[in-house]
Amino acid sequence: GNQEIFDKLKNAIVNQDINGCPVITQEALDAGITAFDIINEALAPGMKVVGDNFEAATIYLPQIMMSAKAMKAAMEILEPILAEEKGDDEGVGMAVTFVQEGDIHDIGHRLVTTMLGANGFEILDLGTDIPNEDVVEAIAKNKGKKMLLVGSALMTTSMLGQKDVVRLLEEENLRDSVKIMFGGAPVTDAWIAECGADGTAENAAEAARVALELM
Ligand code: HCB
Repeated sequence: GNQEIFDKLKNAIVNQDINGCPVITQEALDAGITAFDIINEALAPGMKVVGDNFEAATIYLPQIMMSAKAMKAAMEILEPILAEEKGDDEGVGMAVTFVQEGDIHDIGHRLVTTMLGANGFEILDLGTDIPNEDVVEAIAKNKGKKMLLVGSALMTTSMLGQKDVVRLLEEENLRDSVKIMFGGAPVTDAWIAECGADGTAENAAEAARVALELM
């Protein structure tokens, strides 16, 4: 059944199987599984295991890079399909996505960005290692549109910038022009409250749900 193929794909991520990952992804699609489910039930959980293994020091950076490559190879197949699956529920609003300055971790950011795109958001992806000034500029430029700011931070150091960007938006009288969702492994509900942001999410599927709720 589906669970078998999800497990196989999850293992391909965990075992850094760069060649196998796209092959199994195609197999899953051929079996009629949606790109959305492939990401949420196999790829994202696989990367979660990789992260946990790294924390437990059972793997090191080179292995992580290879798992990230395997993930990317699968996403290259899935991204065009997600664009089709999204249908025509357009007009949800614009999602301005970015990773804080000093932080180049882009796997979760990409997943969340992809998921929001698949859920009808118009995407403005600023990228990784983005200074808060650039974020504020992007919001200022798009003032008047229905907007959601979607920030990621994977390090306790870069996370501090999330609070600063909310302040900056307040100073520029832009805070009311945008809803704000922050995430990334170190982000907690308490931190969201301290920042004055509007929400957070544990994973990409939840991020899409929270994002739609906030709009
Ligand atoms: Co990196 N790294 N890393 N790393 N890395 C972390 C983040 C540590 C926690 C590992 C550790 O030491 N325990 C740590 C940070 C410690 C801290 O907090 N102070 C760390 C460090 C220190 C570093 C370096 C400094 C190198 C080093 O270890 N000495 C260096 C920093 C470079 C820099 O940014 N300046 C570095 C480099 C790397 C790579 C290059 C090897 C690689 C990144 C590859 C890439 O992104 N292209 C990497 C990785 C992969 C990790 C871990 C293992 C996994 C991160 C990941 O991709 N997770 C991570 C350990 C961990 O997080 N447990 C480790 C999988 C994704 C799917 O999860 O949490 O990113 P996610 O996103 C989720 C979720 O949070 C949510 O949805 C996503 C999808 O499910 N979400 C949002 C994300 N953003 C959201 C926004 C929203 O609005 C809502 C939800």
